[in-house]
Amino acid sequence: MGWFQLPLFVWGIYATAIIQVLATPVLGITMVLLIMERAFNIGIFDAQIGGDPVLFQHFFWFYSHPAVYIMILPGMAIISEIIPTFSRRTIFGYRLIALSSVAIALIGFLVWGHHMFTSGESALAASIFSFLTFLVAIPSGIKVFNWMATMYKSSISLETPMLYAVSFLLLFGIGGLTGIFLGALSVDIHLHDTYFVVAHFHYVMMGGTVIAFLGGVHYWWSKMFGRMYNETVGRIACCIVNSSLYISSLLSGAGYWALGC
Ligand SMILES: [Cu+2]
Repeated sequence: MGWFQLPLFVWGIYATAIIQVLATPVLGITMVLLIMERAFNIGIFDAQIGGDPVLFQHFFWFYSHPAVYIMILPGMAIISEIIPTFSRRTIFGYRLIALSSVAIALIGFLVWGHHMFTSGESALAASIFSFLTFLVAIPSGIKVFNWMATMYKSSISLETPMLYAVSFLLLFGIGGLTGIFLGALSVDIHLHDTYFVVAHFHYVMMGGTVIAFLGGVHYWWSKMFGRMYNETVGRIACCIVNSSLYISSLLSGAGYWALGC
């Protein structure tokens, strides 16, 4: 089998694996440095003993921004399998979707500074990190528009996995678009450390990853366990999960607005 015959799910997991291999050791090294600091009193991160706390932020986010893509890329990969199946069509733009997973994995290593716009980094560095962050929108947009092109004028059947895939498009859409606000340097200075960031993150993780994983569990259920789930119960469960997400985000939004934060 050649590279471009691989299922898109495998491409997504491949891109995820690249990040896991290259990013996770940085977290491990940071932990070792922390242990050295605590055990032997060597000043690495603690300013009181001559360390630099911003250095910790650099190490932390060099791992933790790619870590977010470790979580969302498999979700996107699942959606790339579900949408063509329930649109009764081959995927539109296979090669671009496959390569966009790898592009997201690689660009993900160049953007960690967008978490540190208010940590005193230079205006030039902040501008470059902001620009590089916007680059992530290109492969992400390629995926979303190819999913929509696959669905366009197709014969869609709304079984449980497809219901999750469609709700992924809506909820992850909110997560992705709020990311553009946060990637913009001038806007992020004001949004840093507010609940806007928390909301963005949870739309990506709940509306994106969790919804996609629930769709994937239903999609592959019969393959995993040799029997089919009840379709009616599956659809009702999907509606309950979705409405609870919308209701809780509306309630928390109203709450924070009322409290003025
Ligand atoms: Cu980030």
